Amino acid sequence: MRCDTVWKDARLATLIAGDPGIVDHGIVAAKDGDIIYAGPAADAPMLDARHSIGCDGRWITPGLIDCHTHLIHAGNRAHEFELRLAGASYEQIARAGGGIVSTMHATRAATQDGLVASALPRLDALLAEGVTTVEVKSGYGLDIETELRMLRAARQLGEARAVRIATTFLGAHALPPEYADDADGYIAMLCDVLVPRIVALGLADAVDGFCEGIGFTPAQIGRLFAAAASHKLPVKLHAEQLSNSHGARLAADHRALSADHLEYLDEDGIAALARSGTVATVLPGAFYFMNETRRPPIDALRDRQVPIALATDCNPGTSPLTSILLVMNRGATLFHLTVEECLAGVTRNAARALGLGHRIGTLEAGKRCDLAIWDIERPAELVYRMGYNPLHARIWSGQ
Ligand code: DI6
Ligand code: FE
Repeated sequence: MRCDTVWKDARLATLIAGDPGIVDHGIVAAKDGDIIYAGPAADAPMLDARHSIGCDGRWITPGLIDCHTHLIHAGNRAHEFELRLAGASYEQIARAGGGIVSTMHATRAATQDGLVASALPRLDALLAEGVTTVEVKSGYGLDIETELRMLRAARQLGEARAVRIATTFLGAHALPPEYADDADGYIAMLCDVLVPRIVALGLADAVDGFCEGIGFTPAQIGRLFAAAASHKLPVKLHAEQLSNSHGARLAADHRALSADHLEYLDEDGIAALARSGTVATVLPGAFYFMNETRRPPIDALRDRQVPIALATDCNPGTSPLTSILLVMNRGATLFHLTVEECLAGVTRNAARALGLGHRIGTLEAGKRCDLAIWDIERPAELVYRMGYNPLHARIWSGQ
């Protein structure tokens, strides 16, 4: 069988569901950017490869996936962090004109090139740890022009680097000052004007919202989701982060790709996620940075076999985090996920949270050849260490 590249003498963690996924003497072969074989060397077909790369027994995992980020934004909120250290709360800062709205002002003032330039170092930090796909949300423009600019900037990241960018429209992140006291009017504008524009321009792969007391009500999010559905756009939701608004059930009723955060998720929400096959994305960076104490109900999610994904939630306010390896460590230490769950959370289940489960997230024939090659002795090292990067090489689409 002819192919472009074969990686030999490797150990594989394929992350295929229901499979132990560990191969001691493995190879991966790629043709035209797709995997054509991943598995034991002894079972491989005869391969006639143009390039053959010896891995000296290193481990290969699927390229890692960060399935929830707000990577595009201007400025930072280090000053608000100092205020919080001095005793102010996130809500107090938001009410005093800080919070999401302060990043909104900075983002509105930035050009598309400026947004790309400020996001690239954050993106590069993720790529340096073997990330090959990143989801990027809008949501700091909160007006037509800036939301479109954020999504264009996100798409531009995918041209500037060898990475797959999935874009998500998060216009329903916060209420902009222009619509103070008119959340329904703002949601109507998103549904009637912005969603159709974004669809016409092909700028978003999904629609997201913030369902919360300080965000939008389930009824408002329901209208947004109906608009998304009328344009055949999949949805996801920031749900149950600070209180239980029954956002997870709403998301599940709309067959959402994922419901994210979930600290206050209840039994009813868990059952709804299990029924709809919606991924539960947990975000230990935000939990840690905000000194939260209530953990998402991991045991119950596991019992109901709800797929669990893990992501950075990289954002300037509640999770200024650009390490997917640290996310896995925090997932294990703070949320008591197993090593296998942490790895699946940034590969197979993260792919599913983006609607890309058929293309990426595992090492198997037919998927895109996105690989991370590691200088480790066992996969647990990827979760165990803090602030150490054992990446040897990163392969995106076979390159
Ligand atoms: N939940 C969060 O944790 C972030 N957005 C959201 O919906 C916070 C974003 C920020 O503070 O800038
Ligand atoms: Fe978020």
